[in-house]
Amino acid sequence: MDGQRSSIAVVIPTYNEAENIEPLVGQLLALPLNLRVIVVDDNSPDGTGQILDRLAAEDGRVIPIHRPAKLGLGTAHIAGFRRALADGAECILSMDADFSHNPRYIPAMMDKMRECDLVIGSRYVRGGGTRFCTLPRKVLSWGANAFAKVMLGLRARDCTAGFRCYRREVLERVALDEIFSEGYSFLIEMLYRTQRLGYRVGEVPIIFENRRRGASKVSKREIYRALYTVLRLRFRGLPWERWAARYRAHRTHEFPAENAGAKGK
Ligand SMILES: Nc1nc2c(ncn2[C@@H]2O[C@H](COP(=O)(O)OP(=O)(O)O)[C@@H](O)[C@H]2O)c(=O)[nH]1
Ligand SMILES: [Mg+2]
Repeated sequence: MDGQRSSIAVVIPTYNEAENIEPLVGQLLALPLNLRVIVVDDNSPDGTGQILDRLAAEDGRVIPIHRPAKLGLGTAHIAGFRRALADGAECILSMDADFSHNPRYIPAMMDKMRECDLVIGSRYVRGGGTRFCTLPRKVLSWGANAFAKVMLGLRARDCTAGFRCYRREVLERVALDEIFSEGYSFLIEMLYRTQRLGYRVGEVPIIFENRRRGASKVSKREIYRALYTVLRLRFRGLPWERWAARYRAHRTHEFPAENAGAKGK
């Protein structure tokens, strides 16, 4: 894929990134690529949304999406992906707003897209690594990766990385409305679905630098939800979900007219 000519949309979810978003957008727009930047902001209390509106007024390649409240990393990605697809982008990149994912790696990721359908900016391939990460953060990342790999058979080295480039067709084929992860586990679920569809997944080494400005939004709740997502994907519906589905099917069978009416609502 010719990175210089193909149309690229960079999707960035933001929540309280007022200190980062302007310099990041500036660096992205300065790359010698045909790209636009879609930023999905969840009504950040620190005014990230207002900065975005100003940037959009200054440069038409900046597209803000404003959502009313903090609705999660996964749904923010999906909102950005839909906009990128509607705008006709051929490659859709996703990245954090906090400079952990440095824009300087994007050209190498685009080169790798010549032979892949999904490229991951990876900490865990030769040449990759992390800087300024605390021990708990490293342990969390290693643990989450190992667990997702063992349970789901994921072949990529860095399965939880948010720095990715998807070929348009991948996002068209992965049924975005069927994704059930709202938060961080979205990244694992997307990779799992992409691999299962048989797409080629590649990795490019990056040095992941822990954020210097602003705070991480990963919470304990997100960690539990990620565990749940992996289990749910692994067992394709946990027992109680299967019981609920069976119950629903039974009811539909018992009261077909009533349920047919309810369906259209
Ligand atoms: N729109 C939106 N963005 C979010 C949400 N949670 C996190 N983000 C953004 O997603 C990216 C990743 O979050 P971050 O806190 O850096 O996670 P970490 O790098 O794993 O610590 C950052 O750009 C955040 O601002 C959310 O609920 N909604
Ligand atoms: Mg981050």
